[in-house]
Amino acid sequence: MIGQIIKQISNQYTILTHDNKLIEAIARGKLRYIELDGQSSFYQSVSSKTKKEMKHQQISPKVGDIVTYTFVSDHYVIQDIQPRKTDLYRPDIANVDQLFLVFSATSPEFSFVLLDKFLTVLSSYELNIVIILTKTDKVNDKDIQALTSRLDYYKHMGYEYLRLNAKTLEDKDVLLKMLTNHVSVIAGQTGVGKSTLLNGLIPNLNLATQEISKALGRGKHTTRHTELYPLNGGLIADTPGFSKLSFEQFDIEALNVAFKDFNQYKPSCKFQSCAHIHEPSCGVKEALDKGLIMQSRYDNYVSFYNEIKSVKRKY
Ligand SMILES: Nc1nc2c(ncn2[C@@H]2O[C@H](COP(=O)(O)OP(=O)(O)O)[C@@H](O)[C@H]2O)c(=O)[nH]1
Ligand SMILES: [Mg+2]
Ligand SMILES: [Zn+2]
Repeated sequence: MIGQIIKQISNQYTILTHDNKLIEAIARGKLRYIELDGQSSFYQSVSSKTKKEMKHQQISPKVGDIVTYTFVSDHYVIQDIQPRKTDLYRPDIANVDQLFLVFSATSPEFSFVLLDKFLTVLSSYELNIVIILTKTDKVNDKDIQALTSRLDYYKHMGYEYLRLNAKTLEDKDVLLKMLTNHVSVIAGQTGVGKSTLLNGLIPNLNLATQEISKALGRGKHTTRHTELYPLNGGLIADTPGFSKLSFEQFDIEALNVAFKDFNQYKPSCKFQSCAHIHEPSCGVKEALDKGLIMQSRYDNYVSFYNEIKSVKRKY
């Protein structure tokens, strides 16, 4: 029997079965990663001969894992885990293929630094990233215009964006369509409207929502555990946010991949190793001067570049 884990509380797993039922299962110990005949999987018990062939890696099932399970005397037990297509930490979810980055137009203020940081850190994952702009009802048209013209730049880079009033959700059809058959995660700062959005999409969900002042005042998030909710043929998770976006596992090469808007101008750089900061005859800086590269993108690039360099120096 096969299904997908949508919730975990210590060793108790809730599995959405392939025929859309919810069952509770447990996992006995860690499951081992194994590669046989070119196919890999995670198994709990294998013969000693097989053990020699397998990689020394042990993992526990987690939310998002596609698992097989059996019924043993009076309960379900997870047998093995299928290889993860993606593997996120914080939030700890497997097989996510789509990420909605939620930013509010106001309270909290839209942060392009945070947006660029998200896009940079997440660029190594194979995720479809969609930006959602909430609280569009709380700012005037001129401010919305200013934000969306900047978001158009991101659209050219390949990041779709949606504007929403998370409270009323008039245009939820586009969003619902995007969710179909995907495992999605909603991420963003506290107070941007993630839980409000999910409550509007999923009837009777009743996630706690909170004014930002209260949330920050008490120094806590309202969403504490990770859970995938079935929605429109897909699964979606609210998360406490990517609380720690760090460049620790990151190098300059990856930064270059992430700032793909610079790519078309790099051939004009005089030096092949150009970092686009202090070098003369730099195609990227020329494009910046011509207004072809957004100033905040460039500024964030320089700031991330320095941050990555300083992180590396510590080791
Ligand atoms: N006016 C307006 N308020 C919103 C919108 N989205 C969220 N809010 C309010 O903002 C506050 C924080 O929302 P919440 O969903 O808890 O944010 P979360 O921390 O991202 O989950 C709540 O009081 C919501 O009612 C929106 O699009 N428009
Ligand atoms: Mg929330
Ligand atoms: Zn350059």
